[in-house]
Amino acid sequence: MKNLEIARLLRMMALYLEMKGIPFKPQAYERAAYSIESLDENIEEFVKKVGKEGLKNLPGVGESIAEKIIEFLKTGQIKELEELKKEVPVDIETLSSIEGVGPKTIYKLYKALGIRTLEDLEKACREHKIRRLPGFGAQSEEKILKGIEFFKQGSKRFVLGFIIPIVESLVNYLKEHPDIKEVVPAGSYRRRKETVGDIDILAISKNPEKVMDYFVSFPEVEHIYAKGPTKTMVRLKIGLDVDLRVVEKESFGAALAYFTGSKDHNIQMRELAIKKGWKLNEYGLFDKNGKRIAGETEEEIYEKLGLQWIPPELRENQGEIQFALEKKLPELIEYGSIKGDLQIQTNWTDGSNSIEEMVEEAIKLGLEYICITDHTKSLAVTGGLDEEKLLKQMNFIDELNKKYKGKITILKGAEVNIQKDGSLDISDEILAKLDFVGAAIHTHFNLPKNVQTERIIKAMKNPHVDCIFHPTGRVINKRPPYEVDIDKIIDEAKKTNTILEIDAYPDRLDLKDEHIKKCVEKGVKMVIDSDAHSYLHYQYLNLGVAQARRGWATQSDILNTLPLKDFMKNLPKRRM
Ligand code: DGT
Ligand code: CA
Ligand code: CA
Ligand code: ZN
Repeated sequence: MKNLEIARLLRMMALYLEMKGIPFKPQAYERAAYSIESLDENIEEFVKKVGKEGLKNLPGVGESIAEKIIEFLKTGQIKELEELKKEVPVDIETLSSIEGVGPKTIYKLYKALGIRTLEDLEKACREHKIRRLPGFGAQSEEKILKGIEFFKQGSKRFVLGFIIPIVESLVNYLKEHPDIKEVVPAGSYRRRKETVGDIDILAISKNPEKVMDYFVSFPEVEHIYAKGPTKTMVRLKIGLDVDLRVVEKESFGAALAYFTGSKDHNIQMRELAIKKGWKLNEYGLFDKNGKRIAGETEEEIYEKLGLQWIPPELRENQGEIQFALEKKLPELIEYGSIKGDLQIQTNWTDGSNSIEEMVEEAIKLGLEYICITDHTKSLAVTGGLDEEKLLKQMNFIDELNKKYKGKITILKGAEVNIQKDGSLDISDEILAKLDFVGAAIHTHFNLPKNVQTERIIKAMKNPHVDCIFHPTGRVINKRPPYEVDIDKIIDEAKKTNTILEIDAYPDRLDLKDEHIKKCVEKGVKMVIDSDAHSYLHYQYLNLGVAQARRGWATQSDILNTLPLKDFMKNLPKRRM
């Protein structure tokens, strides 16, 4: 599958074009990259089926980008990109991942100091060469160093939502082999952790040698670390490591439990077995005479140990074993239970699709309502809406609601920008006319913790703000959260009846699991949104559900599992 590779190259194009100061085009490349990476089928087959014209139907893909995608599929490269790379030979991808380092900065650093790689950049910082350049200073040098440290910590792990398509295609590939009985990805992937280190797949087969031969011939395999009949380890072209283990049917459940982890959960499970005088390992549960008493299924292992079966998302040794012993595990929110998506951007601002396109797709997916939340005026880079445009959009949505009556309801909303002082950039009078208001921070990420916290609290105190979108502002592997006292935010959400969002976009997942758990404990209501900037992004709603499950959330904790009427009635801060 070349989807991720193409998305990567399109992003590189965007970076180089931005470096050259070319207007609009970089955004188009970005959007196209978004589309290709969230396309749920193989790009090669997709192009074979629909051709160039079909490609152009994807958000962000115009004539010239479509041609480049086809060129890459044919020749394995994009000529224009190769030329750009020759002209400015820097590791633009890595360098631009550093917070505060954009393409223009990269160009300046290359010209002035010949910096090409992350190592070059780090060295130049440590030798204080950066602060001497015009337009830079000691502060920017320190900021870059901090960014490098953050990048180094995170970059070895993959964002779950971005690798699901390739893992699923591998699993489907394996399932096609006649000698393979069962195939299940275990590990952090099964626990739906927000990032994964590697993928651990389990299979049952009577013919493991053949299966391993077949596994290493998966077209995306780039390197084989080790190959044996029970365990084979490879690296895929995207850099992700995958282990495949073939096990016996009678110990499949034990292996699944063991390799699903987490390690800390396993240790607790094993201690529970030891207390009974038994032994638990990846082959089974054995009594004191060494007789296997369970192993074929996970369920029977949990049952024999006196536990409820524990959903993989909870297996983090966060008290789940005690709850399972007392048969008090929460009934987690179920996949597919979101009835309305409340954060959607359209081509009125930085989204790729029109409102109608977003509506049509939502109808196809069976959503009962969606809320249009374009950015507002102070976020100028997105073309944020001012009061006048918002009113215009509201009227337009009223019209659309007549057209789509009986099929879906479109709510009028906005993603209002919280300004530096905590005030909003849209007047209360206009906010009062909206059905649902989300407020969010998009600027001034570096305020001191108490100032940042007060800034958000001030927004929550506004009677028109229903929800705080992506409350901590992090972008996984790219940007750390801003400093904020999350406990205080959660308490204040309770006091002010403000909803907190679980933004389900793969590299946001914000709130994160541990914050969700705190909200559940304190009775703070949440919603799960896709933060769609294209109709392809609705698929991420289930990733948000996964995150909510990891935070022990039930259906009633997540307000947009409610049908529209109940949702509107239950909005904690309604001003009807
Ligand atoms: P990752 O890959 O870093 O995202 O996280 P995991 O949880 O997939 O960890 P990984 O791939 O190292 O191992 C897969 C599972 O195997 C892990 O969740 C639990 C189990 N496991 C690995 N090493 C140990 C160990 O030393 N003791 C126990 N009890 N279990 C282990
Ligand atoms: Ca793993
Ligand atoms: Ca592993
Ligand atoms: Zn946006």
